[in-house]
Formats: sequence, structure tokens, C-alpha cells
Amino acid sequence: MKITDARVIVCCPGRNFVTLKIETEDGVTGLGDATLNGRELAVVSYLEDHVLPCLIGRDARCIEDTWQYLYRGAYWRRGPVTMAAISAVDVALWDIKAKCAGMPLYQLLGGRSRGGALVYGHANGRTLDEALAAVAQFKAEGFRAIRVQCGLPDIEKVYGVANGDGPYEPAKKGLPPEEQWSTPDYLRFVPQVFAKVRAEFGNGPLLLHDVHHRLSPNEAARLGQDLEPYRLFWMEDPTPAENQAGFRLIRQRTTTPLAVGEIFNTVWDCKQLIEEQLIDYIRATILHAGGVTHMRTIAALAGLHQVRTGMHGATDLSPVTLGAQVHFDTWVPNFGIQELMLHEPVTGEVFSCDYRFEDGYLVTGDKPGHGVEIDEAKAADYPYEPAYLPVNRLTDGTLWDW
Ligand code: GCO
Ligand code: MG
Repeated sequence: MKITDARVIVCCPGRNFVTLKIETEDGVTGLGDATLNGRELAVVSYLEDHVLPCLIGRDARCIEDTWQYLYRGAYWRRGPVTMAAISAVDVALWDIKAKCAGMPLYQLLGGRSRGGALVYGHANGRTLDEALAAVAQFKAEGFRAIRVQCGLPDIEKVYGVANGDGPYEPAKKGLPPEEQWSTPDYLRFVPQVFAKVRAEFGNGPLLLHDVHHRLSPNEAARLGQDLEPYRLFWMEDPTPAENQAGFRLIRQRTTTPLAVGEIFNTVWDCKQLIEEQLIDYIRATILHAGGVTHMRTIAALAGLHQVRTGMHGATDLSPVTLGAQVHFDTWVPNFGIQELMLHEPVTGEVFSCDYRFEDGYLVTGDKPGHGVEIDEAKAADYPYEPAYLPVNRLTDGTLWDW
């Protein structure tokens, strides 16, 4: 079954998405997501200039061979641009294979392991009162697990908090906006936030928090200890993870569960973290870590070491990724949780999905494939708009991790 056409669709229904559509000689099509937030066009070029010419004429059924061809064959391995491009091809080919088999993707992967994927939503507020109101709203909507982020009293703009009345969306049109950071203020304030959330909502909701790579291992250990009384589901990205050994220090000093990996591209980014059991949840995604094919490798290694999945699911992952991930979550034996940051309604004009939110879970339908389709004519109504993630500075102006 030859691949006869492959094209990249760039659109901005609410935010930018890069989508790959592959067509085969018998008319079956598959979709993959290649969105790399703030660096979208680099992946478009990688696909259009270097990958797509090699795909035409290949057998769409040979997913593994194509993965190896694009990974080993490029000579230049790994990296977010390469791996997002490989993922888009891989997911589109899994979509095609599942459609040809007449099965939803989770069946092809090994079948259902659970009714639905437990998801967590994002409650945030500029003030503690706003954050508490957001938690109440997520609870009322049926979320069982809630990530809580809160502004800092003396800092104007920090990660994870909506600035206007609209939903939180980190990428902004135009050049990179700037946010501010103060580690001492943060370390003092966050435990108070969770004390208040537990006091108000009791032990029922599963609570999560994203540190977003801003602390040193020692500072993260301090925060982990201070959060222990509030029994978090996880503390995410406590410190940048290029130095995997850095997590030893955090791990030895706190029982707060640790999650990391949304920016990882391959199993090599988390091999030591997993093998030394330095983390509890691996957040690598189908989109940025090489598709369904490579996420199976990561999840399998994680499973050997009692590490569970907790895949990234922010809005910069398109409905195509979320659709594929819900299938993966439905099957993978060592599933932990799935992030769910809802796309704006306008995104739904372009992408149609076969997953739904039900009582705190994402449940996939039974359409063959991953169940997500794109309306290309509608997509053309929303052309690409340059947008960047923020950069972060300490209060003295020093550039910091965002
Ligand atoms: C999360 C993430 C996102 C990222 C975003 C960057 O846990 O949801 O940290 O909010 O900041 O995906 O592109
Ligand atoms: Mg995160």
C-alpha cells in the first residue's frame, strides 16, 4: 500500500498547529501532529524539505521500518524538531493501519486496559482566592484531579496563570513576552496555597503542581518536603532535567511524587531517571518523543521500574495528539494520568475528535484509527500567526528558566 501524497497543513484556530496528512494509493488517509510551540515552522521545513520526498512511494504498512529509516537514516539523531517530524509520520501511519484494520487504535495496540483515562485540568489564579475559585469550578465540572498554579503576591506575571479573563495560554502573538521570577517568594508561597486548597476542599481531589523547571535540586527538595502534608499526586518538572543525576538529591529527600518529561524527545532523555527510579511519572508525549512507536519503548522501560505515564496534554499539542494519546492511555498497562488543557471552541471548527470528557476521564470512541480528522478548507480560514512562549527573568533582570 504505497504512500501517494503527504502534505503539511499549518493553521491557527485559536493557536498554531502543524498537521501532517498522509494519503495512500487506496485512498486511506492518516493524520499526525507536528506542532512545536514557538518553533512551528522549523518542523514544517524539516518535513517538507527533507522527510516528505522520502515518503512518497514507501509502503504505508511498514511503520517500524519507516521510523528507523527516519531516525537512523537522518544520521542526526534526536532533538525536538527531528522527533516531532518523525512523530507526525508515525502517528499518521498508525492511523492508517488502524483504519485499514477497521479498529480503533487502542485495539491495535493491545486492547482496552481501562474504561477511560483519568485526566487533570488546570486551575489557576492571579491570587489565592482566584485559584481557589478555579479549583471549585474544576471540581464542579467533574474533574477528579486538578493542577493548581497561583500568581505570587509581589510578582506581576508568572508561569501558569492567565493574565486576562480568557483561559491560560502561554504562547503569545508577536515576539516573546517576559515573565518574572523570585524563587524565595515562590518557595514561601506555594505551600500556603496547597494548605488553603486542602483546608477548603478536603482530601478528595487529586492535586498536582508544575514547578516548570525553575528550581535547583536542593530548592526542589525543600519544596517537596514542605508539600508533603498536602499529599500531592505529583510535583512536576522540579528542576531542569538535562542532568538526570540531579534528581537523586530531590528523590532522596522527599516522598512527594515526581513527574518530568514533557520536553523529552527520546528514551535516552529519561533512561537514568527511570532506571534509578528517580521519578514516579514520565510525561513524554507521542508528539515530542517520536510517536506511538517510540512512546511504547519509553512506557515499556518505565513499566519495568514502576514508573507510570502522565503524558503532557497542554493546548500546544493538537487534538490529533490528544486523540492518539487517549488511545495509548486506554491501552498502556502502566498508565498514571493524562493532562487535559481544553482547546478553545474555535479549534473544534477545524479538528473533529472521537474522544470525550466523562466524569473526570477522557473516553475514546470506537472509530477506526485515532479518530481525529481535519477540515482542510476550514483550516485555510485560520492562517499561521507568529507566536512565542514567554522568557523569564529574575527580579534583577537575569534571564532564567521559563
Ligand atoms: C504543562 C506545560 C505547559 C507548557 C507548554 C509549553 O505542564 O502543561 O508545562 O503549560 O508550558 O506546553 O509549550
Ligand atoms: Mg508542565
